Amino acid sequence: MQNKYEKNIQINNKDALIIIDIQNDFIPGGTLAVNEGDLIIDDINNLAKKFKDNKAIIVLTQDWHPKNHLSFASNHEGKKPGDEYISKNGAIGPVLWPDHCVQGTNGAKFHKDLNTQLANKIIQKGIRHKVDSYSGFRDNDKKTETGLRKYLNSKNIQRIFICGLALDYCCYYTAMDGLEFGYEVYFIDRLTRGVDLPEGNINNALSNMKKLGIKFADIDSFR
Ligand code: VGL
Ligand code: ZN
Repeated sequence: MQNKYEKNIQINNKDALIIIDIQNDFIPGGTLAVNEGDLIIDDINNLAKKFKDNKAIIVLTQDWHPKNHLSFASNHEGKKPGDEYISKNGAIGPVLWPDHCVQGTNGAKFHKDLNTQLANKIIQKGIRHKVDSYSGFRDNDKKTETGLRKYLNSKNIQRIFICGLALDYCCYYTAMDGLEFGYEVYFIDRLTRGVDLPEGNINNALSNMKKLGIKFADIDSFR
């Protein structure tokens, strides 16, 4: 594990911190609670402040589903959360979820401890009922973008730094799309937590990212 994290990163105005889905339903007590999801919020706020002080951009993503969203097990006869489900074009799956982050509900709100004041932009995703969007950039079927790329490009962003929930879903997919879209991607793994569904998913995500050249940063990687 030695030398895993980048060092001496000088944050600048071509950087963006992308904070994924710090919403009540993903925090312990919520319907799709990620273990220890609450423990990363203070450090994320502190890092966001540092980014802000160095003229970088802060983006929040928000999972934002209609009630009839097909990623919910409750919208499939005889299925329960965690059941495997893979739709043809990859739009839904590989597992089904409990109802979560339904538009306008308390569960979809950002957690009260997250400093949303620092955000330059909020990107909502998963808004169409037949297709999920793990990535902050685009839907799982890779057809429709959320507007994140357009926004980042309008600000000349070159490096993106990813933290939030969940490590092996929305953080991972956002990182992979970021790489494909040509950004230099840094994954701040200690400011994420994962769901690990199916089992082994977290390790798969981490090793894929390493293999493909995504860099890893920690709270003290910054100057
Ligand atoms: C997420 C599962 C379903 C996430 C969102 O934010 O990682 N995971 N919807
Ligand atoms: Zn979701």
